Order: sequence, then C-alpha cells, then structure tokens
Amino acid sequence: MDLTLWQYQFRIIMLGDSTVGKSSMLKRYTEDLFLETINQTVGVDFYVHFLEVEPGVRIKLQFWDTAGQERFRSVTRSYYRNSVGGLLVFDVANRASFEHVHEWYTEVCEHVKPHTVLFVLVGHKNDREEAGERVVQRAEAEKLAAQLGAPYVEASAKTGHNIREAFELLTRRVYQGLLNGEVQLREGWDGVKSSAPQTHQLRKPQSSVPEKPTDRCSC
Ligand SMILES: Nc1nc2c(ncn2[C@@H]2O[C@H](COP(=O)(O)OP(=O)(O)OP(=O)(O)O)[C@@H](O)[C@H]2O)c(=O)[nH]1
Ligand SMILES: [Mg+2]
Repeated sequence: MDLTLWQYQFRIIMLGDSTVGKSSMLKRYTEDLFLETINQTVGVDFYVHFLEVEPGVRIKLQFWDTAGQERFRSVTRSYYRNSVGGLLVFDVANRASFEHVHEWYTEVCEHVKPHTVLFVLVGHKNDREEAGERVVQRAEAEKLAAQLGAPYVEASAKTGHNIREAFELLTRRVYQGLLNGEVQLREGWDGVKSSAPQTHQLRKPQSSVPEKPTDRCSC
C-alpha cells in the first residue's frame, strides 16, 4: 500500500500557553520521542501523521504546532482559519495555563467565523501528579470541557499516557463531523480536503460514536 495515499486531509492546530507541552505531545505522537530539553516553538511548526479511521479510510493529519508565547500571536492567528480541529492544552501543574484555556478558545472561535473548529481539551503532564504537583483537579477540567462542548483527556508526553488517544479522539470527532454534516468541505477553505471530492462518497463508520449535545462547539 502506498503510504502517501489518503482520502482526507485534516488540519489540526495545537493551542495553549508556552511550556504546556504542545510540541512534546506531537513529538511523542509522530516519533514516539520525549525530550527533557526541547526548544520553544518560534512562530509555527509543522508535523504530519497518517491515521486509518476505518478500513480503507486513511486520514492525513497536518498539525500546526503554534508557539504559546504572546509575541508570536499575530503569526499563529493566521493559522486558525484553516484548521478544522484544535487541541486545547494546559498543564495540570500550572493553574495559569488552565485559566487561559477559555481565552484560547474564544480567540480561535472569533477568528474562524463562519467556520467552526472542533476541540478536545487536554490536561497535560499528568505524570506530575506523582510528585504532588497537580493544581488543577480533574473535576474542574471536566466542567470546563463541558462548557466548551469538548471531550476531556488527561495525558503525558513524558510517559506516553493517552497521547495517541487524545489525537485519535480529535481525528475521529472530525471524521464523525464530516459524516454527519457538522463539518463540510468548502471551496477556499483548507481545514478539510478530500483527495477525490467528485467520486468519493462518505460512508457511515463501522462503529460511530453517538453525538452528545455537549460535543458541539458553542462559539
Ligand atoms: N513532566 C512533564 N514534562 C513535560 C511533558 N511534556 C513536556 N514536558 C516538558 O515541558 C517543557 C515544555 O515543553 P514544550 O513541548 O516545548 O512546550 P510547548 O507547549 O510546545 O511550548 P511553546 O513552544 O513555547 O509554546 C519541556 O521541558 C518538556 O520536556 C510531560 O508530559 N510531563
Ligand atoms: Mg512548542
């Protein structure tokens, strides 16, 4: 099988304060690597990964890894519009990063109108709980996720816990959105691309996740 073949391309954006571990999550997911010392992202970095969401349906995931630092905001903003999915990341041992999640969410929603972005909220670095460093409790994160209409996952790039699950949850959410019409292919919008728009028919997935009312972007 030609590994470069894909039926759909999804553009996914990584969002959250500097040092919450966005680049580390992508490194773990795409290369299964973790670096204790990793350069802060300057502007935006780019990663690619392929995922088969059901037999015969291969998705090319294009990740925009944005810099969390405020001084890069004008650059990173220009990537919001052509994203179909966003991972909203905070560090469970950094309360400020949790408090800023709503700002990241609002900022993206305002810039993508009339499109919508589907989100997953990630409580990252949950390995820090063992050292007694957790300051954001799961219950409050779940409450925020429900307000944002996003599923919540706790993960760690350091241990690898739930990293694949977080990315796949978002990918499947977008794919499900394509099947049920919540996400649509549009001229002049690069959030989702199809390799064969005229011929490929969207099929029902073999096991579809039932949509909850909270699974919708509320912006
Ligand atoms: N304990 C722990 N540390 C982590 C984890 N993931 C990343 N780190 C560390 O956190 C620091 C910041 O990680 P980055 O991946 O660069 O964070 P970022 O969100 O990409 O930061 P910006 O590029 O500035 O926006 C690095 O020292 C990583 O080694 C994790 O799961 N657990
Ligand atoms: Mg980074």
